[in-house]
Amino acid sequence: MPLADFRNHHLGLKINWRRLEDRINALAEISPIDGGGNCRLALTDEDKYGRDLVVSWMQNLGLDITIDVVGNIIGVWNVGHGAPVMSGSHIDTVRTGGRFDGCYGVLAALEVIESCQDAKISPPRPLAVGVFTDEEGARFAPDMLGSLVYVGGMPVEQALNVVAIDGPRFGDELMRIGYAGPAPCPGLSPHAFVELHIEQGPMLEANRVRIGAVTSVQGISWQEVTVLGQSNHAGTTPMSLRHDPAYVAAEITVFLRNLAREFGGDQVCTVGKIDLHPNLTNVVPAKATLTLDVRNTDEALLKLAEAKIADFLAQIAASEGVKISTRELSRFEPVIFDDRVIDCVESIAKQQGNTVQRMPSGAGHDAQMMARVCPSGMIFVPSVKGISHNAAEFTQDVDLEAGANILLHTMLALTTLEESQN
Ligand code: HGY
Ligand code: MN
Ligand code: MN
Repeated sequence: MPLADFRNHHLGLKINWRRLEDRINALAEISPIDGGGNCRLALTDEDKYGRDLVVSWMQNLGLDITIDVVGNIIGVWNVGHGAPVMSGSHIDTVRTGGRFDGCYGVLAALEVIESCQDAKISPPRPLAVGVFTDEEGARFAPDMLGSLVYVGGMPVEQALNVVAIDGPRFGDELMRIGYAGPAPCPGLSPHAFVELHIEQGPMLEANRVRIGAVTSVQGISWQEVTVLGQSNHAGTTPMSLRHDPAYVAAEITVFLRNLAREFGGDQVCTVGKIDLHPNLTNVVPAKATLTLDVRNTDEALLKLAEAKIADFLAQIAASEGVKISTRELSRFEPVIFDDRVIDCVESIAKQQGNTVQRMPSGAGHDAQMMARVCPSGMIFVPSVKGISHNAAEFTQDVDLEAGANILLHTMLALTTLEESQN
C-alpha cells in the first residue's frame, strides 16, 4: 500500500477508551494521595512500582524494551522499516501530583499501539513509547532530566551525580530501584515525536476549545538561592542588629511577584520551596534556601528578568548584611515545535470533529527535548479549572478519549512524514 494511502485507509480506526481508562486508574492506584492524585517522586520505590507496571504492559504488547543508563524506558513495536515514530511522556510525579500529568501521555501511546495491533494494521514504520526519567525535576533538578540526557543535552556522568533534595545521588537511587539500564545515551533518534498531555492551565477551558495544537514551550529558569545571615536569639536581638535570612527570603518572594506584575504578558515567577535553618520558633534563622522558578515565552524578557533578580539579590545582600549565593538548577530557552507536526495535529483534530487552537505550553515537557533531534510536537486536552500539580487535577473522559484518538492518527500520519532535510 503506497505510504500516502496508508493514513487514509485507517481513518475509522479508534482507540479503546475503556482499556485506556482502566490503565490510567490502575497506575493511579500506585502511591495514591488524598483527593485522587499521586506521589511518585523520581527514583523512589513508588516510581519503581509504577515503572514495573508500565513495563509489564509493554511486555504484554510484545514491544522490544530497552532501559538506558539514566533509566529511560523505550518500548518499540518493531513493524515496518526505519526510525520509529515515538510518543510518550513521564510517570514520575510531584509530591502533590494528579493522575494525568505525564501518565496520560504514556498510557495513550501504549493504547495507540494496542489499537493498531487489534486492527491488524501494520504501520510502515515502527511505533515507540518513551517513559522518560525524572521529568518533574522536583526531587532531582533539572526538570526533563531523562529526556535531556536521552538527546545528548547533558552528559550521563553529570546526571548520575545530581544530588536529590532529600540527599541521595541520582545514580545510586537508579541502581537501588533496578533501573540503571545498559542502553547508551544519546538514544535512538526517532523519525518524529509527538506527546499527548493535559494542558495544566486554564486556556482551553476558558476558550471552550477541546484540543491544543501546541506551537512552543516557554523558556524556564530555575535557581537555588542560599541566604546566610546570623542566627540569634528571637527575644534579645534588637531588630536593627538582625541579619535575618527569613526576612530576605520574604523580600525576594515579594520582588518576584512584583517583577511578574511589572512585565505582564507570559511572565511567571514562583518561589516554591523555602527551607530555614535551624527552623525554630525562638531563633532568628542562620540560613534560608529558596528556589526561584521564572519563565517566559520570550528569551530576551527571560534574560532581563534574570538580570533584574540578580541586581535585587546584590542590593538586599548589602542592605541586610547577609551573604547570598545562587546555583542554577534548570535553564532552557523557549522551544518552537515543527510546523508539519503542528499542522498534522490541528488538521486531524478538526477532521475528527474537535475544536482546536494553537497555543504555547506554560509547562516544560519531554517533547521540548525531543525537538532537538527530530520533528516534534504536542497535543493538549483541557484541565478542569486549569488545575495541575494538585491532586484535584482533572480532565473529562470525553476530552481524554478525543486526545488519544488524535494521537493515534497523528502517529500514523507521521509514519509517512518525509525524511527531514537536516
Ligand atoms: O516544571 C514543569 O514545567 C514540568 O511540570 N516539569
Ligand atoms: Mn508533565
Ligand atoms: Mn508536571
